[in-house]
Amino acid sequence: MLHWPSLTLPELFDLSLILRRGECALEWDRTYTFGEIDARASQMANALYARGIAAGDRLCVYLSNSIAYIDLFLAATRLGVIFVPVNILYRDREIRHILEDADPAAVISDEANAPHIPDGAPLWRMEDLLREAAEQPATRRISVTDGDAPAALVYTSGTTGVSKGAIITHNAFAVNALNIISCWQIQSTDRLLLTLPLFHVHGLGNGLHCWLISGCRMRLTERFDHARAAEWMLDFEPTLFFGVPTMYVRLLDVEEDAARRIGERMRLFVSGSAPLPSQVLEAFRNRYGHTILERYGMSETLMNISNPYVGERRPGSIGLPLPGVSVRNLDPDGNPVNDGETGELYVRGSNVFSGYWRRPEASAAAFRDGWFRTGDLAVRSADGYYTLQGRAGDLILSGGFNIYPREIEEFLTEQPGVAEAAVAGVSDPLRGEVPVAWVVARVGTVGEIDCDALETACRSHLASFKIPRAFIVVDKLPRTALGKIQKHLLPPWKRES
Ligand code: MLC
Repeated sequence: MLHWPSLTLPELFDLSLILRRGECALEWDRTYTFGEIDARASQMANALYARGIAAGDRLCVYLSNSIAYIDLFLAATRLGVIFVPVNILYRDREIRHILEDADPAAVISDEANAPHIPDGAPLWRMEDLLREAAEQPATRRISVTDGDAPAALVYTSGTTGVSKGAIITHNAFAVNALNIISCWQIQSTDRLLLTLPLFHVHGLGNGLHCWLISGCRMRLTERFDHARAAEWMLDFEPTLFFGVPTMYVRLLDVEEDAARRIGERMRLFVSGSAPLPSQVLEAFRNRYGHTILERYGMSETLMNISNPYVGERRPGSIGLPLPGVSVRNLDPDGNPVNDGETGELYVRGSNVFSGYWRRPEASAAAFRDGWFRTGDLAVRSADGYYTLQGRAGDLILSGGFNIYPREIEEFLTEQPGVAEAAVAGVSDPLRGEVPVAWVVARVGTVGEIDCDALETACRSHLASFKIPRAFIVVDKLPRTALGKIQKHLLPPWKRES
């Protein structure tokens, strides 16, 4: 095989791991220097190598945030191994699908989470790997990698509801991080509080990579905990925070004086992964004295569009295309729409993924003349700011997690007594949207559908954020003459207060 060596992620990370060896890098159970992070990564790479892991192998990782997650990610990128993060909230059905699709050499999990890994999977325990790594020398083992080599497969559902592995190359991750480091002025003097999950590109590509390349100091938490977020901020005094809108809604509950003190130390709050309501941006500005910088990205493309750091951060808008990212707003025939009119966003640039893992047809369908079709509808203002208008496909965004109704609908129709199901997003002040299911009973089914049993089945097979908040039994689903379900005509669901 031909190699086209380039400066890949390991070289970029070495800007901190080597050049800032003695500086404080991470606050986890204690503080770690970049030199210690480097040594841990070297030992982990040697431990994986000793287990026979080699370039091109896939490693699925089903873990919460921890320093061990960082060890594994760094080790994988050094060995040219393809890192496959699995959402820790995924359950049997979702995990099984990823394992079958990615065909990994191993799936790594720990004592707390391993019980969710299906029987028969090549499960490796993190506790064992950490023990083995501790016995390995800290010699650096870095395979030469091509910048176009895959660094990760990030599973995303696409409009079909079948979860597909978006192939993210070293180059895509690298340009993404370099872009936002310069556009958002991230420097080694910054202090990043990272509470986002590392299994998504927001936490991994923006959080972890910017930390490692800029050489700033990071406090990592296992997850975002709204009851402790203010305490962490007051204690750590971050200058940088990346969050999803749900986190900002939660942070509005922080007592005024504490919010003001947090705001005084902070340099930049960034929001993404779901639309940030303008009223949240305004309320946050009043409480913290900061205008949240909203930006737009996707697993397949990483970051595309961002409000400017220096210029106007426009409420409700996702801003302007990032440098090196070409954006087009097109009508269904592929013609550009005028400013002020709604079109679908298409994106091109080195940030864009290189296709879906082992799915040539889905990969081809994702692009039009070399432009990635985002499925997001937007309007561009006369001065170039984009504002999202919704989705061309069916997608529910809840707390920054993507939910494809089709996946839940298919699961529900496999359950006893259910003939048909429709799942739609209902607006929610905290999470943006939550899923609700409308179900039709199978002809001849005796009695009512057992909604409690449906919920229990969902709970054991699907991630918690996908579980419908309500199951509404209806006689039939509203359909067009062509048989398409008209979700906007489903009987409204009202939350019990
Ligand atoms: C959420 N839960 C978790 C969890 N996150 N459990 C374990 N680990 C985690 N990391 C579960 C809780 O157990 C609970 O389940 C439910 O989610 C809600 O939890 P909560 O404590 O009430 O949290 P809340 O304050 O509402 O905040 C939710 C949240 C979560 C913000 C922490 O939604 C979240 O982490 N969102 C981030 C999603 C993300 O990173 N998206 C990026 C995609 S990349 P139960 O069973 O009790 O309901 C992308 C590209 C881009 O989109 O542009 O960025």
